[in-house]
Amino acid sequence: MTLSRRDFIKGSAAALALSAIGGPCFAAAKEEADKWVKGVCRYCGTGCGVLVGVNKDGRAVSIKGDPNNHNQGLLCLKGAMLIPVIYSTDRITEPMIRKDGKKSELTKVSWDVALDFAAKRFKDAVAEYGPDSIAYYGSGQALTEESYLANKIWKAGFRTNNVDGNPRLCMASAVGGYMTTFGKDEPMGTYNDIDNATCFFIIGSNTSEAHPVLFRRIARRKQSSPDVKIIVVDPRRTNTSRIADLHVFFKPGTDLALLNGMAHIIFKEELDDDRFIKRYLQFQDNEGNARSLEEYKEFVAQYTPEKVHEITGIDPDMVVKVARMFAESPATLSLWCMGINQRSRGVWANNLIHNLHLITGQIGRPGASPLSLTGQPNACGGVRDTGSLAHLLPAGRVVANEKHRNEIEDYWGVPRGTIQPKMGHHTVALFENMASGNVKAVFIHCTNPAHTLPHLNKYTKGLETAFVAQTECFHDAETLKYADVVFPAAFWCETEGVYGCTERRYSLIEQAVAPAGQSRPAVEILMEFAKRAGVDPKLMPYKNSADIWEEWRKLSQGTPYNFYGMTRERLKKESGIKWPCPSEDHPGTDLRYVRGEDPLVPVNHETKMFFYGRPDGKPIVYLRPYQPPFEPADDEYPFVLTTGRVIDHWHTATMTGQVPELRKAYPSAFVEINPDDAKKLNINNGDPVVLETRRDKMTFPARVTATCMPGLVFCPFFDKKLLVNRLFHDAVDAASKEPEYKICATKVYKQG
Ligand code: MGD
Ligand code: MGD
Ligand code: SF4
Repeated sequence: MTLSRRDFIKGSAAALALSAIGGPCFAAAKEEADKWVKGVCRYCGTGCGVLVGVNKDGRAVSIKGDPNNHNQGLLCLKGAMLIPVIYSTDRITEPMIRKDGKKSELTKVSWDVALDFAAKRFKDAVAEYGPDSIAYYGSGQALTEESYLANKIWKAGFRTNNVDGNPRLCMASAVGGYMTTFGKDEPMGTYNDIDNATCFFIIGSNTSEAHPVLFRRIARRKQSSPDVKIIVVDPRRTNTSRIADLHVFFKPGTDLALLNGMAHIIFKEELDDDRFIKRYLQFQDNEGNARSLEEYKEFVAQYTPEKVHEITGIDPDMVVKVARMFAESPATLSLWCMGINQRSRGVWANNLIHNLHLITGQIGRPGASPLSLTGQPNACGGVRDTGSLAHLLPAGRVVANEKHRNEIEDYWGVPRGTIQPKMGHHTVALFENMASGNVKAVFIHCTNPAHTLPHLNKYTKGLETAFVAQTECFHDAETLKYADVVFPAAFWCETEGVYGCTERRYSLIEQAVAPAGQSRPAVEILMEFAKRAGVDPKLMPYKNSADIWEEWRKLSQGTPYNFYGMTRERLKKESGIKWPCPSEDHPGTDLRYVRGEDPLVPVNHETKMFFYGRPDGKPIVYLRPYQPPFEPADDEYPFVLTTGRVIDHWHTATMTGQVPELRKAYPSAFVEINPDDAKKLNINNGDPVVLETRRDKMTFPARVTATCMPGLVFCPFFDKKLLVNRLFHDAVDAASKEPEYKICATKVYKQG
C-alpha cells in the first residue's frame, strides 16, 4: 500500500508547519516492510536520502526519508510518491527497434537484435566517417558509474569527445563561474551553511518549488531566529519570495546591473573587507587584463542606484538596502539556480555573485558562502566530476590539456594520443551537427531532448536525421518518437549506483527491487553495446557497477576532487559523505578552501584560506559590464516569456505524470499573466491565450495572477502537449554554451 497525497498532508506535522510558508514537506510514510533499503531521491539536486521499504515478495511498498542523511527524514511530495512510479503501467519492459527507418513503427525484439542493430550503425558510421560522426548525449540523472563508463567508452574507446549532456542546459554557467573565479568547479559551502547564515541572498531560484526540503530548512532557520534576513531577487512573486524581507521585483535579465550596483554601494559605504581583498584577491577585465582594486571600484561606480534603476526598474533605495543587508550581515549565504544560469551571460552573472562574496569576505565561514543550487540529482557527481562533457576529462581535467589527456590515458591503459585534443560538440552544436548530417548516430541516455532542448522546431531535425539509440523507462517520453532503437533501462532502485548532490555529498542508491520486465542496468547496456560496436573489451573489465566505482574512486586520489576514502562498503554504511575525503577514516569536508577544514589545504598553510584552484591561490574579481539578454521585449514582441518549474512535476513529467495525485495538481501547462496586462488584453482566467514569438505560436489557458510582474508571462515546460520550447530561441552563453531559457520576446493576445 502507498499513501495518498491527502494521507501524507494529514499525517505530517512538518507539512502543516510548512504550509504556512509555502512548501509542503513530509516526514515518513508508514508501511509494512520486510526490509528497508537505503538510497537517494530520484528527483532534484537537493539529494534527500530515502529508505525504500521492500516486502517479502521483493516488491517496494513504501518510502521514507533517511533520518541520517541531511534531510533528516523529510521528503517533499514528489519524493514521497516515488513508489508508484516504479510500478507504472507505462514502463518500457522490452527492447524495441524501427526496422525500416524513422517512419516505421517501434517493434519489440530480443536484446541481441536490438544491441546488434544499434552497434552496427555506430560501427559503420565510425568506419566510414570517422569517430566524430557519433556521439553520446547523457544526463545529470544518470548514475555516476553510468556517466563515467560512457565517457570512457566514447573518449577512449571510440576516440571522440562528442560526449555531452543535459547539465549543459542547467549547470554549465555555474561551472563556468566557479572555474573562472576560483579555478575549480563545485561549491565551497554545504547545507550546514543554511543553519548558520544570518542573511540569505536568493537570486534566480524558486527554492520553495524546485528544492522544497532545502526551502524548509531555510524557513526553519528564519523561524528560529528573527534576525535572519532573506532577500529574494526574482521577477516573479513566487512561494519563495513569500518569506522574503526584501523581494527585489525587477525587469528580467538585468541582474548584472544590480550585482554591479551592489558592489558600488559596498565600496561607497566602506562595507568591503579590505584585509581580505588585499590578502587574497586579484582583479581582471573581460579581455583577461589584470586590473587594480581602484580600477574595479571605478568600474562599479558607474552603476549608481539611479543607473541601476534605469536598467532594472528597481527602486534606488532598494539597491542600497540590499547591498547593506548582504554586506553587513554576519554571515551571508547566496543561493541561485536557473534564473542566473540559463542566461546568455550566465557565467558573468555567476562571477558577479562570487565578486560580492569576495569583496565583503562573506566566504569560508559557517553560513557565509556562495552556494549554487544544482538542479538534477547527479549533475555534480555524475557529470561535472566525472568530466562527462565535451571539453572535460575526469576530476577537473580538460581535453585541451595534453598533460591531462596523458594522465587519463595512462590510467585507462590506452596508448598516449588516444584521447583527441579537440573539444567535442556541446549540446546545441551537437544537435545542429546531427541535423546537418555530420553526426550520424547518437546514443541518448536518461534524458528527453525532444521535449527539453530550446528552439525545438530547429533541433528535432537532428533527431529526425541521425540514427538514435535511446535508453528509456517510460513510453511517455517525447524523444521515443525519434528513436531507432530503444533499450529498456532499469529504473531507480532497480540497480545500484552513486548520486552526488549540490553539497558535494555522494550517496549510494542500493538496489531494492528487480528490474521491470526485461529491462537491464544501463552499465550492462553500455558495455554490451560498446563491445558489439568494436570497442576493446579490455577498456571495460567490470563485473558490476561497484567495480566501476572502485576505478573512479582511485582515479580521484590526489586530485582536488579526492574522494578516495569513499569505498563502496563505507557508502553502504553511511548516508552520504562530502568530498574531499582522501582517506577511509576522513569524515568528509564541510568548508572547502579553509585551513583545518579542507584536507587539501596544508595544515600549516600561512593563511587561513587557500584557494588552491589558482596557481597563485588568488580568486579573480571580474569587471563584467551589464549586457541585455539576447532577445529583450520590443515594440513588435512587447512581452518577456520566461519558463520554469512547478513543485509537483519533474521536467517532462514522464515520472511525476504517472502519479495521479501529482498529475491532478498540474494536469496541463498554462500561461501566468499579470492582472493589469490581462485587463488591457481583455483576458480572463482560463481564456485561450496565444503566445507568438519569432519562432512559432502556441495557445495556453490563462492564469491571471500577480505572480508575474507586468510585461512578463511565465509557462511551465512539463507538458508534452504544449511544448513551450518551440517558442524559444537558441541563444547560448558565450562561454558555458548554456541556453537562455529564461528570456525571449513574445506577443500575447487572446485567441479568436
Ligand atoms: P526555475 O523554475 O527554472 O527553477 O530550479 P529553479 O531555477 O529554482 O526558475 C527559477 C526562477 O528564476 C523563477 O522563479 C523565475 O521567475 C526566475 N527568473 C526568471 N528570469 C530571471 C532573471 O532574469 N533574474 C532572476 N534573478 N530570476 C529570474 C531549477 C532546478 O530545479 C533545476 S535546474 C532542476 S534540473 C530541477 N528540476 C525540477 C523540476 O523539474 N521540478 C521540480 N519541482 N523541482 C525541480 N528541481 C530542480
Ligand atoms: P527529463 O524529463 O528529466 O528531462 O531535460 P531532460 O533531461 O530532457 O528527462 C529524463 C528522461 O529520462 C525521461 O524521459 C525519463 O523518463 C527518463 N528516465 C527516468 N529514469 C530513468 C532511468 O533510470 N534510466 C533511463 N535510461 N531513463 C530514465 C531536463 C533539462 O531541461 C534541464 S536539466 C534543464 S535545467 C533545462 N531547463 C529548462 C527550463 O528551465 N525551461 C525550458 N523551457 N526548458 C528547459 N529544458 C532543460
Ligand atoms: Fe526529492 Fe528534491 Fe523533494 Fe528532496 S526536495 S524529496 S530530493 S524532490
